[in-house]
Amino acid sequence: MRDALRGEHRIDADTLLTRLNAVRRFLDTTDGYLPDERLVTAHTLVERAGSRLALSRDHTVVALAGSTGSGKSSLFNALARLDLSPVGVRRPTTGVAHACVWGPLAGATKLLDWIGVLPRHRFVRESALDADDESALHGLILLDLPDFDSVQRSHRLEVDRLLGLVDLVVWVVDPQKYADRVVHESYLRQFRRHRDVTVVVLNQVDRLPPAELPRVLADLRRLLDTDGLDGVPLLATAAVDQAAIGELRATLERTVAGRQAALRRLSGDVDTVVAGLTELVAAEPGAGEVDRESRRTLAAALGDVAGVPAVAGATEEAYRHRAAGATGWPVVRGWRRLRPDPLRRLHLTGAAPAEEESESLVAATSVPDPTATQRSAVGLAVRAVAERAGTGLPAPWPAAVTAAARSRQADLPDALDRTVAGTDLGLGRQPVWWRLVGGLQWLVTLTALAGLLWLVAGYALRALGLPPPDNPTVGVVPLPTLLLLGGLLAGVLVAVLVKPVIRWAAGRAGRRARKRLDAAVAGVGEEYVVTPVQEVLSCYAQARTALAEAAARN
Ligand SMILES: Nc1nc2c(ncn2[C@@H]2O[C@H](COP(=O)(O)OP(=O)(O)OP(=O)(O)O)[C@@H](O)[C@H]2O)c(=O)[nH]1
Ligand SMILES: [Mg+2]
Repeated sequence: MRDALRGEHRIDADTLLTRLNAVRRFLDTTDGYLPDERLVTAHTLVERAGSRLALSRDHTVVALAGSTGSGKSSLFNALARLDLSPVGVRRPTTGVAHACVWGPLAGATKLLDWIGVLPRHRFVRESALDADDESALHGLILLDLPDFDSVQRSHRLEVDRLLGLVDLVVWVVDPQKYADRVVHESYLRQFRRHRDVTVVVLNQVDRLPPAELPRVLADLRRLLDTDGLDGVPLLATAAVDQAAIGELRATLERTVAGRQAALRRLSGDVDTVVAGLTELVAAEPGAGEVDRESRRTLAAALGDVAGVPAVAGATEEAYRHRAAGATGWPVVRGWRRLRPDPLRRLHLTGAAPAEEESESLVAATSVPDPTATQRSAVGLAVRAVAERAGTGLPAPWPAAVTAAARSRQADLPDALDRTVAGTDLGLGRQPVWWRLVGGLQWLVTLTALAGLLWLVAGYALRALGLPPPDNPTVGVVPLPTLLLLGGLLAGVLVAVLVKPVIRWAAGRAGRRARKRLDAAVAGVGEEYVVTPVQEVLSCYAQARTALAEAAARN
Protein backbone atom coordinates (compact mmCIF):
# COMPACT_ATOMS: atom_id res chain seq x y z
CA MET A 1 0.00 0.00 0.00
CA ARG A 2 1.25 3.47 -0.84
CA ASP A 3 2.46 5.39 2.15
CA ALA A 4 1.45 9.00 1.70
CA LEU A 5 3.86 10.21 4.36
CA ARG A 6 6.77 8.71 2.49
CA GLY A 7 5.56 10.20 -0.78
CA GLU A 8 8.56 10.99 -2.89
CA HIS A 9 7.44 14.47 -3.86
CA ARG A 10 9.20 17.11 -1.84
CA ILE A 11 7.67 20.51 -1.39
CA ASP A 12 9.93 23.29 -2.46
CA ALA A 13 9.71 26.27 -0.09
CA ASP A 14 10.00 28.74 -2.96
CA THR A 15 7.20 27.08 -4.87
CA LEU A 16 5.05 27.22 -1.77
CA LEU A 17 5.82 30.92 -1.34
CA THR A 18 4.92 31.55 -4.98
CA ARG A 19 1.61 29.78 -4.46
CA LEU A 20 0.91 31.71 -1.28
CA ASN A 21 1.71 34.97 -3.03
CA ALA A 22 -0.70 34.00 -5.77
CA VAL A 23 -3.42 33.47 -3.16
CA ARG A 24 -2.58 36.88 -1.72
CA ARG A 25 -2.85 38.40 -5.19
CA PHE A 26 -6.18 36.71 -5.68
CA LEU A 27 -7.41 38.27 -2.44
CA ASP A 28 -6.10 41.69 -3.39
CA THR A 29 -7.68 41.69 -6.84
CA THR A 30 -11.04 40.37 -5.69
CA ASP A 31 -11.25 42.67 -2.70
CA GLY A 32 -14.63 44.35 -2.74
CA TYR A 33 -16.06 42.06 -5.40
CA LEU A 34 -16.39 38.77 -3.57
CA PRO A 35 -18.23 38.30 -0.27
CA ASP A 36 -15.90 38.23 2.71
CA GLU A 37 -17.27 34.97 4.03
CA ARG A 38 -16.04 33.18 0.91
CA LEU A 39 -12.53 34.48 1.53
CA VAL A 40 -12.09 33.85 5.24
CA THR A 41 -10.15 30.59 4.78
CA ALA A 42 -7.86 32.15 2.23
CA HIS A 43 -7.17 35.16 4.44
CA THR A 44 -6.52 32.89 7.40
CA LEU A 45 -4.16 30.76 5.35
CA VAL A 46 -2.16 33.69 4.04
CA GLU A 47 -1.74 35.08 7.51
CA ARG A 48 -1.04 31.75 9.18
CA ALA A 49 1.41 30.61 6.51
CA GLY A 50 3.33 33.86 6.76
CA SER A 51 3.69 33.41 10.50
CA ARG A 52 4.53 29.73 10.38
CA LEU A 53 7.20 30.16 7.71
CA ALA A 54 8.73 33.10 9.54
CA LEU A 55 9.03 30.97 12.68
CA SER A 56 11.33 27.98 13.06
CA ARG A 57 11.37 25.68 10.07
CA ASP A 58 13.70 23.35 11.94
CA HIS A 59 10.87 22.26 14.19
CA THR A 60 8.02 19.97 13.29
CA VAL A 61 4.84 20.41 15.26
CA VAL A 62 2.93 17.16 15.65
CA ALA A 63 -0.44 16.94 17.37
CA LEU A 64 -2.01 13.89 18.96
CA ALA A 65 -5.73 14.26 18.32
CA GLY A 66 -8.68 12.02 19.02
CA SER A 67 -11.70 11.41 21.16
CA THR A 68 -11.56 11.29 24.89
CA GLY A 69 -10.00 8.19 26.37
CA SER A 70 -8.41 7.04 23.14
CA GLY A 71 -5.04 7.37 24.83
CA LYS A 72 -3.52 10.59 23.52
CA SER A 73 -2.00 11.60 26.81
CA SER A 74 -0.81 8.05 27.40
CA LEU A 75 0.93 8.02 24.00
CA PHE A 76 2.33 11.49 24.66
CA ASN A 77 3.86 10.30 27.91
CA ALA A 78 5.07 7.06 26.37
CA LEU A 79 6.80 8.89 23.53
CA ALA A 80 8.36 11.32 25.99
CA ARG A 81 9.12 8.43 28.32
CA LEU A 82 7.98 10.72 31.15
CA ASP A 83 4.68 11.37 32.88
CA LEU A 84 4.08 14.87 31.59
CA SER A 85 0.40 15.00 30.76
CA PRO A 86 -2.03 13.65 33.31
CA VAL A 87 -3.76 10.47 32.29
CA GLY A 88 -7.13 10.13 33.89
CA VAL A 89 -10.01 7.88 34.55
CA ARG A 90 -12.46 10.75 34.67
CA ARG A 91 -13.23 11.88 31.12
CA PRO A 92 -12.32 14.19 29.53
CA THR A 93 -8.96 14.57 31.19
CA THR A 94 -6.86 16.90 29.09
CA GLY A 95 -8.37 20.38 28.90
CA VAL A 96 -5.55 22.40 27.38
CA ALA A 97 -2.76 21.48 25.03
CA HIS A 98 0.48 20.17 26.49
CA ALA A 99 3.71 20.34 24.56
CA CYS A 100 6.92 18.43 24.69
CA VAL A 101 9.94 19.72 22.83
CA TRP A 102 12.76 17.41 21.82
CA GLY A 103 16.02 19.34 21.87
CA PRO A 104 16.59 22.81 23.32
CA LEU A 105 13.47 24.78 24.12
CA ALA A 106 15.02 28.09 23.08
CA GLY A 107 14.35 27.80 19.36
CA ALA A 108 10.84 26.49 19.91
CA THR A 109 9.63 29.16 22.30
CA LYS A 110 8.33 31.57 19.68
CA LEU A 111 6.65 28.76 17.84
CA LEU A 112 4.94 27.63 21.03
CA ASP A 113 3.92 31.21 21.80
CA TRP A 114 2.35 31.42 18.37
CA ILE A 115 0.61 28.06 18.75
CA GLY A 116 -0.58 29.23 22.13
CA VAL A 117 0.66 26.57 24.52
CA LEU A 118 0.97 28.05 27.98
CA PRO A 119 4.52 28.07 29.38
CA ARG A 120 3.49 25.88 32.30
CA HIS A 121 2.37 23.19 29.87
CA ARG A 122 5.63 23.14 27.96
CA PHE A 123 8.13 20.39 28.65
CA VAL A 124 11.59 19.75 27.32
CA ARG A 125 12.91 16.36 26.41
CA GLU A 126 16.65 17.00 26.76
CA SER A 127 18.74 14.17 25.51
CA ALA A 128 21.33 14.67 28.30
CA LEU A 129 19.53 12.19 30.53
CA ASP A 130 19.32 9.33 28.12
CA ALA A 131 22.34 9.84 25.93
CA ASP A 132 21.43 9.97 22.26
CA ASP A 133 18.34 7.78 22.37
CA GLU A 134 16.15 10.74 21.61
CA SER A 135 18.40 12.61 19.24
CA ALA A 136 16.52 11.29 16.23
CA LEU A 137 13.49 13.23 17.45
CA HIS A 138 15.37 16.51 17.83
CA GLY A 139 13.20 19.25 16.41
CA LEU A 140 9.92 17.54 17.32
CA ILE A 141 7.30 19.50 19.18
CA LEU A 142 4.65 17.03 20.25
CA LEU A 143 1.27 18.33 21.34
CA ASP A 144 -1.25 16.46 23.46
CA LEU A 145 -4.61 17.92 22.54
CA PRO A 146 -7.90 17.87 24.41
CA ASP A 147 -10.57 15.57 22.99
CA PHE A 148 -12.13 16.92 19.79
CA ASP A 149 -15.62 15.50 20.23
CA SER A 150 -15.71 16.84 23.73
CA VAL A 151 -18.74 17.57 25.83
CA GLN A 152 -16.73 20.65 26.74
CA ARG A 153 -17.19 23.31 24.10
CA SER A 154 -13.93 24.98 25.05
CA HIS A 155 -12.06 21.75 24.30
CA ARG A 156 -13.57 21.52 20.85
CA LEU A 157 -12.71 25.13 20.03
CA GLU A 158 -9.16 24.66 21.28
CA VAL A 159 -8.73 21.55 19.16
CA ASP A 160 -10.12 23.25 16.07
CA ARG A 161 -7.75 26.15 16.55
CA LEU A 162 -4.72 23.93 17.06
CA LEU A 163 -5.52 21.60 14.17
CA GLY A 164 -5.27 24.64 11.92
CA LEU A 165 -1.75 25.41 13.10
CA VAL A 166 0.13 22.15 13.48
CA ASP A 167 2.32 20.55 10.82
CA LEU A 168 1.28 16.93 11.22
CA VAL A 169 -1.69 15.29 12.92
CA VAL A 170 -1.62 11.85 14.51
CA TRP A 171 -5.22 10.73 14.91
CA VAL A 172 -5.53 8.42 17.86
CA VAL A 173 -8.50 6.06 17.79
CA ASP A 174 -9.26 3.07 19.99
CA PRO A 175 -10.82 -0.30 19.18
CA GLN A 176 -14.17 0.73 20.70
CA LYS A 177 -14.71 4.04 18.99
CA TYR A 178 -12.65 3.89 15.80
CA ALA A 179 -15.78 3.85 13.64
CA ASP A 180 -17.37 6.81 15.38
CA ARG A 181 -19.23 8.91 12.82
CA VAL A 182 -18.17 12.28 14.29
CA VAL A 183 -14.50 11.34 14.08
CA HIS A 184 -14.79 10.54 10.41
CA GLU A 185 -17.27 13.07 9.17
CA SER A 186 -16.28 16.11 11.15
CA TYR A 187 -12.55 15.63 11.26
CA LEU A 188 -10.80 12.95 9.24
CA ARG A 189 -12.66 13.83 6.06
CA GLN A 190 -11.57 17.45 6.37
CA PHE A 191 -7.98 16.29 6.13
CA ARG A 192 -8.25 14.56 2.77
CA ARG A 193 -6.10 17.26 1.19
CA HIS A 194 -3.56 16.76 3.95
CA ARG A 195 -2.94 13.09 3.47
CA ASP A 196 0.80 13.57 3.47
CA VAL A 197 0.68 15.11 6.95
CA THR A 198 -1.82 12.70 8.46
CA VAL A 199 -1.14 9.54 10.45
CA VAL A 200 -3.81 7.34 11.98
CA VAL A 201 -3.06 5.28 15.05
CA LEU A 202 -5.21 2.47 16.38
CA ASN A 203 -4.25 2.58 20.07
CA GLN A 204 -4.97 0.18 22.91
CA VAL A 205 -4.47 -2.80 20.64
CA ASP A 206 -3.29 -4.71 23.73
CA ARG A 207 -6.95 -4.81 24.69
CA LEU A 208 -7.89 -6.63 21.51
CA PRO A 209 -7.62 -10.37 21.12
CA PRO A 210 -4.64 -10.71 18.70
CA ALA A 211 -6.80 -12.54 16.19
CA GLU A 212 -9.15 -9.58 16.00
CA LEU A 213 -6.47 -6.99 15.15
CA PRO A 214 -6.20 -7.62 11.38
CA ARG A 215 -9.97 -7.44 11.01
CA VAL A 216 -10.23 -4.17 12.94
CA LEU A 217 -7.32 -2.66 11.03
CA ALA A 218 -8.87 -3.67 7.71
CA ASP A 219 -12.20 -2.20 8.74
CA LEU A 220 -10.56 1.04 9.82
CA ARG A 221 -8.60 1.20 6.57
CA ARG A 222 -11.84 0.82 4.63
CA LEU A 223 -13.39 3.69 6.59
CA LEU A 224 -10.34 5.84 5.95
CA ASP A 225 -10.54 5.11 2.23
CA THR A 226 -14.15 6.28 2.31
CA ASP A 227 -12.98 9.45 4.05
CA GLY A 228 -10.66 10.11 1.13
CA LEU A 229 -7.66 9.28 3.28
CA ASP A 230 -6.41 6.39 1.20
CA GLY A 231 -2.70 5.82 1.63
CA VAL A 232 -2.28 7.52 5.00
CA PRO A 233 -0.13 5.50 7.42
CA LEU A 234 -2.23 3.38 9.75
CA LEU A 235 -0.34 2.08 12.76
CA ALA A 236 -1.31 -0.16 15.66
CA THR A 237 -0.04 0.98 19.06
CA ALA A 238 -0.31 0.26 22.75
CA ALA A 239 0.70 3.11 24.99
CA VAL A 240 1.41 0.70 27.80
CA ASP A 241 4.24 -0.94 25.93
CA GLN A 242 7.29 0.91 24.52
CA ALA A 243 7.82 -1.84 21.98
CA ALA A 244 4.31 -1.28 20.66
CA ILE A 245 4.93 2.37 19.87
CA GLY A 246 8.17 1.75 17.99
CA GLU A 247 6.57 2.13 14.61
CA LEU A 248 4.96 5.43 15.59
CA ARG A 249 8.26 6.66 16.96
CA ALA A 250 10.00 5.67 13.71
CA THR A 251 7.37 7.50 11.68
CA LEU A 252 7.87 10.63 13.76
CA GLU A 253 11.64 10.34 13.42
CA ARG A 254 11.33 10.20 9.65
CA THR A 255 8.97 13.16 9.64
CA VAL A 256 11.27 15.26 11.79
CA ALA A 257 14.31 14.35 9.69
CA GLY A 258 12.51 15.21 6.45
CA ARG A 259 11.62 18.72 7.66
CA GLN A 260 8.82 18.69 5.15
CA ALA A 261 5.75 18.49 7.33
CA ALA A 262 5.34 22.25 7.78
CA LEU A 263 5.63 22.87 4.05
CA ARG A 264 3.35 19.95 3.20
CA ARG A 265 0.75 21.09 5.64
CA LEU A 266 0.68 24.58 4.16
CA SER A 267 0.74 23.19 0.65
CA GLY A 268 -2.31 21.10 1.54
CA ASP A 269 -3.91 24.22 2.97
CA VAL A 270 -3.32 26.03 -0.32
CA ASP A 271 -4.92 23.09 -2.15
CA THR A 272 -7.97 23.33 0.09
CA VAL A 273 -8.24 27.09 -0.37
CA VAL A 274 -7.83 26.82 -4.14
CA ALA A 275 -10.49 24.12 -4.32
CA GLY A 276 -12.85 26.35 -2.39
CA LEU A 277 -12.27 29.33 -4.65
CA THR A 278 -12.17 27.66 -8.05
CA GLU A 279 -15.89 27.97 -8.78
CA LEU A 280 -15.66 31.72 -8.21
CA VAL A 281 -13.51 32.16 -11.30
CA ALA A 282 -14.57 29.10 -13.26
CA ALA A 283 -15.48 30.67 -16.61
CA GLU A 284 -13.10 31.90 -19.30
CA PRO A 285 -12.70 35.64 -18.88
CA GLY A 286 -13.00 36.11 -22.65
CA ALA A 287 -16.74 35.58 -22.25
CA GLY A 288 -17.02 38.98 -20.59
CA GLU A 289 -16.08 41.96 -22.71
CA VAL A 290 -17.94 45.18 -23.29
CA ASP A 291 -18.86 44.68 -26.93
CA ARG A 292 -19.21 47.38 -29.56
CA GLU A 293 -22.92 46.92 -29.94
CA SER A 294 -23.73 47.71 -26.31
CA ARG A 295 -21.27 50.60 -26.36
CA ARG A 296 -23.06 52.04 -29.36
CA THR A 297 -26.48 51.64 -27.77
CA LEU A 298 -25.20 53.31 -24.63
CA ALA A 299 -23.69 56.21 -26.56
CA ALA A 300 -26.95 56.72 -28.47
CA ALA A 301 -29.03 56.74 -25.28
CA LEU A 302 -26.62 59.14 -23.61
CA GLY A 303 -26.69 61.36 -26.69
CA ASP A 304 -30.46 61.60 -26.50
CA VAL A 305 -30.54 62.33 -22.81
CA ALA A 306 -27.80 64.95 -23.21
CA GLY A 307 -29.86 66.68 -25.89
CA VAL A 308 -27.32 66.13 -28.65
CA PRO A 309 -29.91 66.34 -31.48
CA ALA A 310 -31.26 69.58 -30.03
CA VAL A 311 -27.83 71.11 -29.67
CA ALA A 312 -26.78 70.00 -33.15
CA GLY A 313 -30.01 71.50 -34.52
CA ALA A 314 -29.37 74.71 -32.61
CA THR A 315 -25.84 74.80 -34.02
CA GLU A 316 -27.22 74.58 -37.54
CA GLU A 317 -29.70 77.36 -36.82
CA ALA A 318 -27.06 79.46 -35.10
CA TYR A 319 -24.83 79.10 -38.12
CA ARG A 320 -27.60 80.32 -40.34
CA HIS A 321 -28.43 83.14 -37.95
CA ARG A 322 -24.83 84.29 -37.60
CA ALA A 323 -23.99 83.84 -41.27
CA ALA A 324 -27.04 85.88 -42.25
CA GLY A 325 -25.95 88.49 -39.74
CA ALA A 326 -22.45 88.64 -41.15
CA THR A 327 -23.35 88.50 -44.84
CA GLY A 328 -26.79 90.14 -44.93
CA TRP A 329 -27.68 93.55 -46.19
CA PRO A 330 -26.10 95.96 -43.69
CA VAL A 331 -29.29 98.03 -43.53
CA VAL A 332 -31.28 95.18 -41.96
CA ARG A 333 -28.41 93.59 -40.03
CA GLY A 334 -29.10 95.51 -36.88
CA TRP A 335 -32.70 94.39 -36.90
CA ARG A 336 -31.52 90.77 -37.23
CA ARG A 337 -29.29 91.15 -34.19
CA LEU A 338 -32.38 91.75 -32.10
CA ARG A 339 -33.41 88.16 -32.66
CA PRO A 340 -31.82 85.74 -30.12
CA ASP A 341 -29.00 83.45 -31.14
CA PRO A 342 -30.32 79.85 -31.05
CA LEU A 343 -27.18 78.53 -29.32
CA ARG A 344 -26.96 81.28 -26.76
CA ARG A 345 -30.52 80.50 -25.83
CA LEU A 346 -29.08 77.17 -24.60
CA HIS A 347 -26.25 79.03 -22.85
CA LEU A 348 -23.81 77.75 -25.42
CA THR A 349 -21.35 79.75 -27.49
CA GLY A 350 -20.56 77.18 -30.12
CA ALA A 351 -16.85 77.65 -29.54
CA ALA A 352 -14.38 75.70 -27.46
CA PRO A 353 -14.51 77.04 -23.88
CA ALA A 354 -11.45 78.76 -22.54
CA GLU A 355 -9.04 76.66 -20.48
CA GLU A 356 -9.99 78.02 -17.07
CA GLU A 357 -13.65 78.04 -18.01
CA SER A 358 -13.80 74.37 -18.86
CA GLU A 359 -12.51 73.53 -15.38
CA SER A 360 -15.32 75.32 -13.64
CA LEU A 361 -18.21 74.41 -15.89
CA VAL A 362 -20.96 73.14 -13.69
CA ALA A 363 -24.38 72.43 -15.14
CA ALA A 364 -23.64 75.08 -17.66
CA THR A 365 -26.19 74.48 -20.38
CA SER A 366 -29.90 75.05 -20.57
CA VAL A 367 -30.49 72.06 -22.79
CA PRO A 368 -34.08 70.94 -22.18
CA ASP A 369 -34.42 68.35 -19.41
CA PRO A 370 -34.53 64.76 -20.67
CA THR A 371 -37.86 63.02 -20.79
CA ALA A 372 -38.62 60.04 -18.60
CA THR A 373 -38.35 57.80 -21.66
CA GLN A 374 -34.89 59.09 -22.46
CA ARG A 375 -33.83 58.61 -18.88
CA SER A 376 -35.06 55.05 -18.75
CA ALA A 377 -33.34 54.36 -22.08
CA VAL A 378 -30.06 55.27 -20.38
CA GLY A 379 -30.86 52.94 -17.48
CA LEU A 380 -31.61 50.14 -19.92
CA ALA A 381 -28.47 50.76 -21.93
CA VAL A 382 -26.32 50.75 -18.79
CA ARG A 383 -27.93 47.52 -17.70
CA ALA A 384 -27.40 46.01 -21.14
CA VAL A 385 -23.69 46.85 -20.98
CA ALA A 386 -23.44 45.10 -17.62
CA GLU A 387 -25.54 42.13 -18.65
CA ARG A 388 -23.62 41.43 -21.82
CA ALA A 389 -20.27 41.90 -20.11
CA GLY A 390 -21.23 39.69 -17.18
CA THR A 391 -22.75 36.88 -19.22
CA GLY A 392 -21.14 33.57 -18.48
CA LEU A 393 -19.24 34.77 -15.44
CA PRO A 394 -19.83 32.82 -12.25
CA ALA A 395 -21.72 34.43 -9.37
CA PRO A 396 -21.26 36.90 -7.81
CA TRP A 397 -19.32 38.53 -10.66
CA PRO A 398 -22.36 39.49 -12.80
CA ALA A 399 -23.67 41.41 -9.79
CA ALA A 400 -20.28 43.07 -9.37
CA VAL A 401 -20.29 44.04 -13.04
CA THR A 402 -23.79 45.51 -12.74
CA ALA A 403 -22.80 47.43 -9.63
CA ALA A 404 -19.74 48.79 -11.43
CA ALA A 405 -21.78 49.82 -14.45
CA ARG A 406 -24.15 51.71 -12.18
CA SER A 407 -21.54 53.04 -9.79
CA ARG A 408 -21.37 56.45 -11.46
CA GLN A 409 -24.78 56.58 -13.05
CA ALA A 410 -25.88 59.36 -10.71
CA ASP A 411 -23.03 61.54 -11.95
CA LEU A 412 -23.96 61.05 -15.60
CA PRO A 413 -26.36 64.01 -16.04
CA ASP A 414 -23.82 66.53 -14.76
CA ALA A 415 -21.00 64.94 -16.69
CA LEU A 416 -23.05 65.00 -19.89
CA ASP A 417 -24.03 68.61 -19.37
CA ARG A 418 -20.43 69.61 -18.75
CA THR A 419 -19.35 67.69 -21.79
CA VAL A 420 -21.91 69.29 -24.06
CA ALA A 421 -20.96 72.70 -22.69
CA GLY A 422 -17.31 71.95 -23.20
CA THR A 423 -17.55 70.62 -26.74
CA ASP A 424 -16.25 72.86 -29.51
CA LEU A 425 -19.20 73.03 -31.89
CA GLY A 426 -17.06 74.65 -34.57
CA LEU A 427 -18.66 78.11 -34.52
CA GLY A 428 -15.78 79.81 -32.77
CA ARG A 429 -14.30 81.68 -35.70
CA GLN A 430 -16.09 83.45 -38.53
CA PRO A 431 -15.37 81.78 -41.86
CA VAL A 432 -13.33 83.92 -44.22
CA TRP A 433 -16.06 83.91 -46.82
CA TRP A 434 -18.50 85.51 -44.38
CA ARG A 435 -16.08 88.39 -44.03
CA LEU A 436 -15.57 88.66 -47.79
CA VAL A 437 -19.29 88.69 -48.47
CA GLY A 438 -19.81 91.05 -45.53
CA GLY A 439 -17.19 93.40 -46.98
CA LEU A 440 -18.82 93.22 -50.37
CA GLN A 441 -22.14 94.10 -48.80
CA TRP A 442 -20.61 97.16 -47.17
CA LEU A 443 -19.06 98.10 -50.48
CA VAL A 444 -22.35 97.99 -52.41
CA THR A 445 -24.15 99.73 -49.58
CA LEU A 446 -21.58 102.52 -49.51
CA THR A 447 -21.89 102.73 -53.30
CA ALA A 448 -25.64 103.16 -53.00
CA LEU A 449 -25.10 105.68 -50.22
CA ALA A 450 -22.66 107.62 -52.38
CA GLY A 451 -25.22 107.69 -55.20
CA LEU A 452 -27.90 108.83 -52.76
CA LEU A 453 -25.75 111.63 -51.35
CA TRP A 454 -24.85 112.72 -54.86
CA LEU A 455 -28.52 112.90 -55.83
CA VAL A 456 -29.44 114.68 -52.60
CA ALA A 457 -26.66 117.19 -53.21
CA GLY A 458 -28.01 117.82 -56.76
CA TYR A 459 -31.55 118.39 -55.41
CA ALA A 460 -30.26 120.72 -52.74
CA LEU A 461 -28.37 122.84 -55.23
CA ARG A 462 -31.41 123.01 -57.43
CA ALA A 463 -33.61 124.00 -54.48
CA LEU A 464 -31.21 126.80 -53.68
CA GLY A 465 -31.53 128.00 -57.30
CA LEU A 466 -27.97 127.09 -58.06
CA PRO A 467 -27.17 125.23 -61.24
CA PRO A 468 -26.36 121.61 -60.47
CA PRO A 469 -23.24 120.26 -62.10
CA ASP A 470 -23.79 118.04 -65.07
CA ASN A 471 -24.16 114.49 -63.94
CA PRO A 472 -22.13 112.04 -65.97
CA THR A 473 -24.29 109.35 -67.48
CA VAL A 474 -23.81 105.71 -68.23
CA GLY A 475 -25.86 105.11 -71.32
CA VAL A 476 -29.04 106.99 -70.52
CA VAL A 477 -28.84 106.54 -66.75
CA PRO A 478 -27.16 109.28 -64.73
CA LEU A 479 -24.26 107.90 -62.67
CA PRO A 480 -25.62 108.81 -59.19
CA THR A 481 -28.88 107.04 -59.94
CA LEU A 482 -26.94 104.06 -61.23
CA LEU A 483 -24.83 104.03 -58.10
CA LEU A 484 -27.89 104.21 -55.85
CA LEU A 485 -30.07 101.66 -57.62
CA GLY A 486 -27.19 99.40 -58.63
CA GLY A 487 -25.86 99.39 -55.06
CA LEU A 488 -29.26 98.53 -53.62
CA LEU A 489 -29.93 95.87 -56.22
CA ALA A 490 -26.50 94.33 -55.82
CA GLY A 491 -27.00 94.16 -52.03
CA VAL A 492 -30.26 92.34 -52.39
CA LEU A 493 -28.82 90.12 -55.10
CA VAL A 494 -25.81 89.15 -52.97
CA ALA A 495 -28.10 88.37 -50.04
CA VAL A 496 -30.33 86.22 -52.22
CA LEU A 497 -27.44 84.40 -53.89
CA VAL A 498 -25.66 83.71 -50.61
CA LYS A 499 -28.75 82.20 -48.96
CA PRO A 500 -28.48 78.66 -50.42
CA VAL A 501 -24.77 78.64 -49.68
CA ILE A 502 -25.52 79.48 -46.06
CA ARG A 503 -28.14 76.79 -45.91
CA TRP A 504 -25.74 74.20 -47.24
CA ALA A 505 -22.90 75.33 -44.95
CA ALA A 506 -25.24 75.41 -41.93
CA GLY A 507 -26.27 71.83 -42.61
CA ARG A 508 -22.63 70.85 -42.72
CA ALA A 509 -21.91 72.74 -39.49
CA GLY A 510 -24.83 70.95 -37.82
CA ARG A 511 -23.55 67.55 -38.90
CA ARG A 512 -20.03 68.38 -37.74
CA ALA A 513 -21.34 69.53 -34.37
CA ARG A 514 -23.36 66.34 -34.11
CA LYS A 515 -20.29 64.23 -34.79
CA ARG A 516 -18.24 66.04 -32.16
CA LEU A 517 -21.02 65.84 -29.60
CA ASP A 518 -21.53 62.15 -30.29
CA ALA A 519 -17.85 61.48 -29.78
CA ALA A 520 -17.74 63.53 -26.59
CA VAL A 521 -20.84 61.84 -25.17
CA ALA A 522 -19.51 58.41 -26.10
CA GLY A 523 -16.40 59.38 -24.14
CA VAL A 524 -18.55 60.05 -21.09
CA GLY A 525 -20.13 56.62 -21.50
CA GLU A 526 -16.68 55.06 -21.66
CA GLU A 527 -15.47 56.87 -18.59
CA TYR A 528 -18.54 56.51 -16.42
CA VAL A 529 -19.90 53.13 -17.45
CA VAL A 530 -17.59 51.09 -19.65
CA THR A 531 -14.33 51.68 -17.76
CA PRO A 532 -15.68 50.62 -14.35
CA VAL A 533 -17.06 47.49 -16.00
CA GLN A 534 -13.77 46.76 -17.73
CA GLU A 535 -12.02 47.17 -14.39
CA VAL A 536 -14.14 44.44 -12.87
CA LEU A 537 -13.57 42.19 -15.88
CA SER A 538 -9.86 42.79 -15.66
CA CYS A 539 -9.88 41.97 -11.95
CA TYR A 540 -11.73 38.79 -12.78
CA ALA A 541 -9.11 37.80 -15.34
CA GLN A 542 -6.30 38.61 -12.92
CA ALA A 543 -7.95 36.67 -10.13
CA ARG A 544 -8.33 33.71 -12.43
CA THR A 545 -4.67 33.81 -13.40
CA ALA A 546 -3.65 34.17 -9.76
CA LEU A 547 -5.73 31.17 -8.75
CA ALA A 548 -4.29 29.06 -11.55
CA GLU A 549 -0.85 29.99 -10.26
CA ALA A 550 -1.87 29.13 -6.71
CA ALA A 551 -3.10 25.75 -7.94
CA ALA A 552 0.16 24.84 -9.67
CA ARG A 553 2.03 22.56 -7.31
CA ASN A 554 5.25 22.78 -9.28
N1 LIG B 1 -4.60 -0.90 28.04
C1 LIG B 1 -4.39 0.29 27.54
N2 LIG B 1 -4.89 1.33 28.16
C2 LIG B 1 -4.64 2.55 27.66
C3 LIG B 1 -3.86 2.72 26.50
N3 LIG B 1 -3.81 4.04 26.23
C4 LIG B 1 -4.50 4.67 27.19
N4 LIG B 1 -5.01 3.75 28.05
C5 LIG B 1 -5.86 4.09 29.18
O1 LIG B 1 -7.00 4.78 28.70
C6 LIG B 1 -7.41 5.78 29.59
C7 LIG B 1 -7.44 7.10 28.89
O2 LIG B 1 -6.16 7.48 28.50
P1 LIG B 1 -5.71 8.96 28.28
O3 LIG B 1 -4.33 8.92 27.79
O4 LIG B 1 -6.04 9.83 29.43
O5 LIG B 1 -6.69 9.32 27.11
P2 LIG B 1 -6.80 10.75 26.38
O6 LIG B 1 -6.99 10.44 24.96
O7 LIG B 1 -5.69 11.60 26.73
O8 LIG B 1 -8.16 11.31 26.96
P3 LIG B 1 -8.60 12.84 27.15
O9 LIG B 1 -7.47 13.57 27.70
O10 LIG B 1 -9.79 12.84 27.99
O11 LIG B 1 -8.95 13.31 25.77
C8 LIG B 1 -6.41 5.75 30.72
O12 LIG B 1 -6.95 5.03 31.77
C9 LIG B 1 -5.22 5.03 30.15
O13 LIG B 1 -4.49 4.34 31.12
C10 LIG B 1 -3.35 1.56 25.86
O14 LIG B 1 -2.68 1.61 24.83
N5 LIG B 1 -3.63 0.35 26.42
MG1 LIG C 1 -5.56 13.41 27.55
